[in-house]
Amino acid sequence: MMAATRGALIVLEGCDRVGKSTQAKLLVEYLTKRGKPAKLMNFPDRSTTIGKLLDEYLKQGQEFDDHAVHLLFSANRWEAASSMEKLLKSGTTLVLDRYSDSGIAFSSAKGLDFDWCRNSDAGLPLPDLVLFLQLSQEESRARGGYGQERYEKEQFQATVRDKFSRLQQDNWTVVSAEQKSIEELQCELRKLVDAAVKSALNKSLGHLPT
Ligand code: ADP
Ligand code: 2DT
Ligand code: MG
Repeated sequence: MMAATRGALIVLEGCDRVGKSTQAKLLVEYLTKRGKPAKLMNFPDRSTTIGKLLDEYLKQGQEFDDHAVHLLFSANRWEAASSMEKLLKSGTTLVLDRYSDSGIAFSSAKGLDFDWCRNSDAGLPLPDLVLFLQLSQEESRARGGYGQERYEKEQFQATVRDKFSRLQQDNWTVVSAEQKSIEELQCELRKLVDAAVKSALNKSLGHLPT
């Protein structure tokens, strides 16, 4: 009975300025308008106690050991996990603006071991669909300068890009954002999301493996 109403867990991933936040918000509006319960979640969720520490860290007002901050990003997902499961099981589709793959890509870009990074997320709700948005460095650069946060530097972003490509997973759908308007890309993503929402109805919710 529960499985008949399950929502889908959909994640938007990709490098900086590829359009994750823009597209995630539009997808939630689209689903909601069509009568499908949907909720937008951002990771890190900067509103919690742990999230506030991460916000300070990203704004460079607070230092942490790389391992310690990786575990804080992971803890920020764990503190949301039970409410995510509850929402999914009650039929709400969740659209996440970044999730575990960002955790692995950014921490490993600082030199941490891939598998060590992955381990702290093992057991979290498994995405039904990861939409990995891809954009060349040139087009991304044309979208304006980087902000002031810790990771917003060209060189570091190039390393993250490289880590993401090593990470590419079976449950990823890679979508090119190149030369596409916000509306064109949204149209493409909607089709993929509709299919994922439909197929999640017949699947039980999985969990991230070790
Ligand atoms: P991200 O969350 O991946 O960093 P954003 O959604 O915040 O990216 O978008 C980054 C910038 O690029 C914003 O100024 C946004 O308005 C712009 N933008 C987003 N999508 C497109 C697009 N398809 N074409 C041109 N500009 C875009
Ligand atoms: P935005 O809020 O602009 O997306 O920036 N990050 C994110 C990590 O280092 N580890 C993680 O687990 C997650 C989810 C990516 C958030 C920044 O935080 C980084 C950019
Ligand atoms: Mg964003």
